[in-house]
Amino acid sequence: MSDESRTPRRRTALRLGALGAVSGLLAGHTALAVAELVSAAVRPEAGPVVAVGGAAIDRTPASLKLWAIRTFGTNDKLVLQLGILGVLGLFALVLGVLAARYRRVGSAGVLLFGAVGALAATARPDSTGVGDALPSVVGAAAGAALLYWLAGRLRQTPPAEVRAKPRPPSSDEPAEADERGRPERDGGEGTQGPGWDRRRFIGAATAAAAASTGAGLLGRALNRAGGERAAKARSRVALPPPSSPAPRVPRGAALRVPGISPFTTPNADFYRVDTALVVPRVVPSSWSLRIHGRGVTRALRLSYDDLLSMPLVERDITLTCVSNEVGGPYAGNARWIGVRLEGLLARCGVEPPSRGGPADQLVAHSVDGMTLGTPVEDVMDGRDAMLALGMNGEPLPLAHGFPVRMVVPGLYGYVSACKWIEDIELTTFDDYDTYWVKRDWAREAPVKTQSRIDTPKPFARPEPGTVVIAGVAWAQHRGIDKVEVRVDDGPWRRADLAAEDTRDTWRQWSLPWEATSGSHTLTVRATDRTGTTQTQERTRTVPDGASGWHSVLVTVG
Ligand SMILES: Nc1nc2c(c(=O)[nH]1)N[C@H]1C(S)=C(S)[C@@H](COP(=O)(O)O)O[C@H]1N2
Ligand SMILES: [Mo]
Repeated sequence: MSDESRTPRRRTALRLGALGAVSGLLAGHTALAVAELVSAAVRPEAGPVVAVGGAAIDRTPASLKLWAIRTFGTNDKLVLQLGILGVLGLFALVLGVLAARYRRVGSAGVLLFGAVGALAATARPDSTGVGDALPSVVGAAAGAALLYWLAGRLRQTPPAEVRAKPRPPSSDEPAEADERGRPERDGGEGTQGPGWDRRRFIGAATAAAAASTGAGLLGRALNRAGGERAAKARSRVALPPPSSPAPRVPRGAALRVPGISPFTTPNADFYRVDTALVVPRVVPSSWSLRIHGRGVTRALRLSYDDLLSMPLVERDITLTCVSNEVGGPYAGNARWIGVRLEGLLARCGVEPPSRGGPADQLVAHSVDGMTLGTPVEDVMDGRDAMLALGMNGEPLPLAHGFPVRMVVPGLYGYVSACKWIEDIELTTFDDYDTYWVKRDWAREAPVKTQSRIDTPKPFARPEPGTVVIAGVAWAQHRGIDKVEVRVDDGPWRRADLAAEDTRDTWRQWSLPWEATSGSHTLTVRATDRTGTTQTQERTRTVPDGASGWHSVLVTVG
């Protein structure tokens, strides 16, 4: 410790490590920025972070996914991407430190990460070919080259050499004069320390930082422009009036209770659940939908305009996600406009199994490689299963499936509501396991009867006196018959039900309660039109939706 000669050497090692780390981070930044730029030319989905994130989503076990949804809600994707960036940053740092001593190893490490990105991009279900490897490959090559070069500048040159070859100050390089000689002064090492090409390192690092930031920003702008094409096309769509308008929502379907979920969920507030890290941006003019498969006697290929020119129906339908916990937010009610699927399938010669048709599963494929499987029987039993083009009076928002998605009343979204749909394949449940089914979710999943207390909120502190307890209940395609509320272990009391719109929509309910001081547990349960009361038995969301009663604890002050 007291050995004097070790201190400068250690300081040199530290400096080398720190500068190596900076080089690594710069190389990582450059690699990602160049990849972003190249992905704008290929496809935004082929960028390494999106590709690796997508691969991670595909491989995440259901339990971890649930935890992520529960913990981060709809921010789960942001958290995932930040996590990937964090890990990449850490590795870039380590590779940089390595590169300061072994520059080939450092650069090879960067290339290895490029290979991982390239593999992930080409292996994604929506990959369009080997071109998807380009962003990762070109980005990694740029990053590796930069790291190699920067690490070269860090090479220790004997101080004697630095002093022996002072560059003469020249008028066209004024900085030279300022920087000359600095290496020896750096860190107070004097003539003992090794020299390094500080001037060129700083110059190159700054240039690389600026250039890669520019490339990244340009790539981002180009990617955004790609998104704007779809948005523009969407803004030009004029949905024709439906030939079968939605039944008028009865007066009294919407209660005037502060804090209750509105009967119709505005598009901006509608929950979003999907695996897409980049929202697919489909331009309708280059989109079509194919219907084919078992029992299809006339395969169809439909353009967006074909669908717009067909008779359109308009229906209120409540959509729910199987990942919704008891009391959770993943349910919404919208007014959809679209083409009924039953007629379309009949036109293709499809018969439901109950009439001898050979296909019992309809597999919907989306442009982003998602697959969702729906019972053909359900789609053709008279319910308003549709290819939706509109949501609450507008063309589908991009995040909700523009240009076309499926909606089937009564089934959870993951077995029915394919967004960005491009292909409908008639097959069997025996022959085809869809995306979620391969990940432990049930093949068939009708929505479970559920109810939710919207107000008061958990841990609210209302004043003693009249407190209105209110919320929504749903049992799509069966209908809600009764909602009951219990305070603590008291008797079940019937809540006032809002007027029913249709049996495919949720129903608001409310109950005035004379709140007394103290802590109270409010519990709700619903009974559907089949006479079945929501079960108390708590189950997890996997495999076919959560069950149990929603309770809210409040403290009356
Ligand atoms: N292409 C695609 N469609 C999809 C999904 C998806 O991940 N990708 N998720 C499904 C699930 S699980 C649900 S609950 C609904 C949610 O639709 P929303 O995001 O419009 O509310 O979309 C369904 N359609
Ligand atoms: Mo879902």
